[in-house]
Amino acid sequence: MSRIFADYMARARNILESNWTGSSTKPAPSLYPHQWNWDSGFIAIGRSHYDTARPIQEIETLFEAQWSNGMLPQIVFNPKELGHYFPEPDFWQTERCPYAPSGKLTSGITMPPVQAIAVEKIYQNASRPRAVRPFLERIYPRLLELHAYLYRERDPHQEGLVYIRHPWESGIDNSPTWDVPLKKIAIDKESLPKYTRRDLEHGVDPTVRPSDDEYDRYVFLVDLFRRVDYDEFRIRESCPFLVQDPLFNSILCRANESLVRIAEIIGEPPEAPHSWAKKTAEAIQRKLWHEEHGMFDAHDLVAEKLIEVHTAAGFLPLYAGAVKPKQADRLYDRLNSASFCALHQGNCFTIPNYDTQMEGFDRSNYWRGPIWINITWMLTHGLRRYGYTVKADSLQKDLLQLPIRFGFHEYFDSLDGTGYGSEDFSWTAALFIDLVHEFYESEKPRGTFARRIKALLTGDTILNDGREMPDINPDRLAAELMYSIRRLRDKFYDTHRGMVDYEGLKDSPEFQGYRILANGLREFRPSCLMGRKAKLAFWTNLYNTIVVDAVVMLGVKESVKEVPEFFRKVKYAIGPHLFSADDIEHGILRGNVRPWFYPFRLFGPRDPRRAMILTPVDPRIHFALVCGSRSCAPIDYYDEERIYDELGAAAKSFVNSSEVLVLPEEGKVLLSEIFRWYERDFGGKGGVLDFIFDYLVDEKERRFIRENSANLRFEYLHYDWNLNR
Ligand code: 9WN
Repeated sequence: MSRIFADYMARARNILESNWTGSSTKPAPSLYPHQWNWDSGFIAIGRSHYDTARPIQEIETLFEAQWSNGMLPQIVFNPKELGHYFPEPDFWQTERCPYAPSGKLTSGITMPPVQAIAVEKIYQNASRPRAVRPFLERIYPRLLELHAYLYRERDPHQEGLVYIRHPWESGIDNSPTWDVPLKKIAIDKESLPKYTRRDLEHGVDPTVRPSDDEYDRYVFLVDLFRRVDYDEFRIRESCPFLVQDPLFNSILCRANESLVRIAEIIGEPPEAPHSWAKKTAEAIQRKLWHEEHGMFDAHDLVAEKLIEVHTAAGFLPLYAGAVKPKQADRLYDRLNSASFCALHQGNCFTIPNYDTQMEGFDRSNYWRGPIWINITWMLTHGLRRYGYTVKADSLQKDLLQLPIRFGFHEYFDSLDGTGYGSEDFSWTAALFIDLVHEFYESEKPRGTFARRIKALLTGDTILNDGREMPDINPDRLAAELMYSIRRLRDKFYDTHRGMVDYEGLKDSPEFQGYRILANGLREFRPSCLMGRKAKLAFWTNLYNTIVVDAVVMLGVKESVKEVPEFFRKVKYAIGPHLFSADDIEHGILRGNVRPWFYPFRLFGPRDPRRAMILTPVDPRIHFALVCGSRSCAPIDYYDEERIYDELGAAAKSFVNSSEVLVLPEEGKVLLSEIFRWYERDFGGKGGVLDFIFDYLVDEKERRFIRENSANLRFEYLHYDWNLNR
């Protein structure tokens, strides 16, 4: 792990440590002094990477306050900390409800049900998962009761979508979406219970918190609930705020999936959560989708219509896998528009909680425009689920940068990253820990498959030694081969996502056609390639395709690392010579400079392949050569005529992805290993910096590099060798 991550991981752990109360974790040191429902879920996820006992205790403490009808309260109050928050138990008066637990102080509403997701994570991350089974057995019925409560009490049409009845239940309290139903509540100051806000007593700037008008409505709703003794039927009859929210329902849907897996682990029948997940996913797709806007909206159950306000919550069905492929593509376009800070647009962080193009967008006010780590974190998972890896990487870059550069705040300015709300915010720390663990810390151990392959692979694998030769004039071979590679790109490479559909490609006529043409390379003379651009395109495309060919033919499952010396052993016979993937990369495209992992140059003094060496080296090839792994550049096809522009675009995309993190506050730049391995191709450290400067789009980052070039330190990110499938 990079040193800087280690330092910040330690800070994140300290925050969780100091917010620990003895049985659960406060969301923040003073602003939120009790236990909050969904915060505890996120906190348990982060902590589970290094501790199992506390995350279990965190969840169990919360469930000790579960209502007897199954509802899991939004807040469990700490009796020792009363007097600093509003509203507290005296205002909620939950004792009026027969379902409220005795001996526990709680609020009378719930929150997005992330708990099952957290429980599954605790199990997965435990060093001894078997020891966690008793906890799973204890907590599973409680989780099931919670979900059953939501489907029984909050889904009046029995359609798989549950409603929230208070903005605090959404977790995204003053989201502009709620303006529409809240506006209909006319406040009569005389009859509204008297109250005093306490949230502004903690040194937080009032302009970044909800307004007094919003608080009046929050209070109005709580008063309504307590007046009917929290009887759901009566609430439903009179409550002006009943909303089916895509965020809440997506989390519920995703949590059902975790419940299914937990049920399977402990040998319980998984049918109920399974059918809930299916029903909710279908209902989200059908009822919450706005075809014209290409976005998911909340549905106002009182007005019986969609609330046409677009916030980050509208992307969260991706997290639940509740999105049809066409809807996913529309969401992706929306996410890549100026509305939500397009990829590499360079002037804001992703993702602002509200469409930046809307009049009411506010970069600093709470849920009306800033960035919240938990939302982006869920979206990152959703994007990966649908294969949008490049975008997920870019979001991850923002997620890591924000706490490192601006502190572990509650939320962040979407334009300049300034931290707002509370400092030392627990879920920011916890999800930072999760992210570093998931994506930057360690390589997954390779299993028995690797050993099997090793035994099989004793020598070189010549991939183009098939009998069938192409029926074309050898002069046309290069052109035909390039057409064929382009067809593979069009059909099986997802250039947005940087992924290859190896399964689809394997038995396709296009791949069979390519392999026959590759056999023809045995009679091909590379000397017939004329001009630097033609050579660059030919060898780059051939490198990328020999890797794909080898992944398929050697049956690579998880990573090219399964095959010892993959890049040295897989070869094409071209004319009278053999070329490994390494020969193409280091021998030809890198001008035969010695690779960083090898004692000699690949083509010795008398090697006839030296005639094919391409100099000078164009360092941009490193963002076009794809080694079949997730940390490589996304795969594409390079056209002879446009290759210089295309290499420029590839470099720009890479430099602005999560493979380059500029951290001005630390005086550091975190870089992909590619910049270390191939430093000399860029002209040494200084050359690397010039290169990054040239391609970086963010003005502030550019300025920082310009002004600090002499003292900048480099650190390198973990390289992810998992297959780009
Ligand atoms: C009301 C604790 C909670 C979060 C919410 C966030 C904020 C509370 C408040 O703080 O809400 O629940 O007083 O503003 O909006 O998501 O769970 O961190």
